[in-house]
Amino acid sequence: MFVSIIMGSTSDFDVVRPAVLLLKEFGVEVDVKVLSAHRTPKELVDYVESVSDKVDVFITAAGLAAALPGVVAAHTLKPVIGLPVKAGALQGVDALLSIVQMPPGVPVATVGIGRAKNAALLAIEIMALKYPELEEKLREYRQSQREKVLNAEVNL
Ligand code: RP5
Repeated sequence: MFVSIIMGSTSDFDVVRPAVLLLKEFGVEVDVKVLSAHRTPKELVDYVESVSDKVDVFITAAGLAAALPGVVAAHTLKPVIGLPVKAGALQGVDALLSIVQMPPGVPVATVGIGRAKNAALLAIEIMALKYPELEEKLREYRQSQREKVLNAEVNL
């Protein structure tokens, strides 16, 4: 159970942190790297090619004109989840569209702007197809959410 999280800049880490924490809570091994599609293109490709065999899912976080998820997807057959980061004048809409609008042939699964927890949960759901213990933990996670909603008290 191994997820590689790649972010385009250290400035993305506050957004990415909840994904790291949730994956660790589920007992998933996580490798977090800062590598950029435009600032370190060669190192990015070298890294993806070197870890691809042992990675189950990649999570890729980037803001602005976010090329990172597509470049990672171009260099691996493993599933790639794109996490758009809110930054700059367009507040993440640019990153969201760059990631979700991949041309046909090389898909990137996309979560909402800043939705790191959903990126982690989607990665866990994909891995649960292979690791039954994750399916059980997901069931418990859903149950705890259910209980939180049902036990919520509204003080009027
Ligand atoms: C993207 O540009 C990064 O993913 C980050 O979201 C954004 C800004 O990067 P910094 O200028 O903060 O390094 O490549």
